[in-house]
Amino acid sequence: MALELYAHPFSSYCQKVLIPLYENATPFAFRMLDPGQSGDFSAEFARRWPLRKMPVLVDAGHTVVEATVIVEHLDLHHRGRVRLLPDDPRAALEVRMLDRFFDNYVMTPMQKIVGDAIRKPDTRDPHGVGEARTLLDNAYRWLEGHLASKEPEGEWAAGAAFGLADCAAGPALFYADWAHPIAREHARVRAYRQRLLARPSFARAVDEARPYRVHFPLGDPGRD
Ligand SMILES: N[C@@H](CCC(=O)N[C@@H](CS)C(=O)NCC(=O)O)C(=O)O
Repeated sequence: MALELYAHPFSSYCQKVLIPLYENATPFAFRMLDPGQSGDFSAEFARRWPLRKMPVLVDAGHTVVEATVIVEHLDLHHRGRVRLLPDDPRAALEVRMLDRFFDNYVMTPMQKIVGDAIRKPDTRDPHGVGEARTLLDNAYRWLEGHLASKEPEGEWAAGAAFGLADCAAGPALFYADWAHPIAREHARVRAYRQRLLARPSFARAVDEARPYRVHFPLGDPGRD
């Protein structure tokens, strides 16, 4: 049975999984999660994963959750030309650390800022949003130094090879820059974000999500 991906094109974590699928031209069926629209698969999605966090991958009837685990699952069971993790376990450890960095310290504060902007004004959390902005500033600063340490040949997060960490970085930095702009002084972070946007797999995911940009409450969705 073909792979099935329960997802929405505008979701950052769904894009994280679309990138490796597109990198390796892995065949899969897209199960759209868009409640209220025809062709919506939300009921089956909720049955498969009661926590209702997308994406969810179904592989021959087996449910796989959490974007990082899905990417690792693809690398293990549907390996393509582009490897998502290196064979060397020590090198793989750094890739996993960077994946955690992008999820925990870029994606999470970005989601906090965006989520707060969508809330009704009287339920907003300015203190939490302030903490999220500080965390993003610290993350951008750390990433600037990290990218410098990979120069001159390392154009991707872990060095020369594109992989899991870059799948996490693409959507995280893409939306984070809309929610809390990356300062000009972090030139390497800004250039890395542009390299990610130019990568055909991520460019395709970004293009497919364009119709939904009107729902994004922050930044300048007209750019990128
Ligand atoms: N830890 C999860 C996070 C997934 C996640 O936050 N997904 C968001 C979309 S980007 C979601 O499902 N939001 C819907 C909701 O929270 O109800 C993963 O890595 O897959």
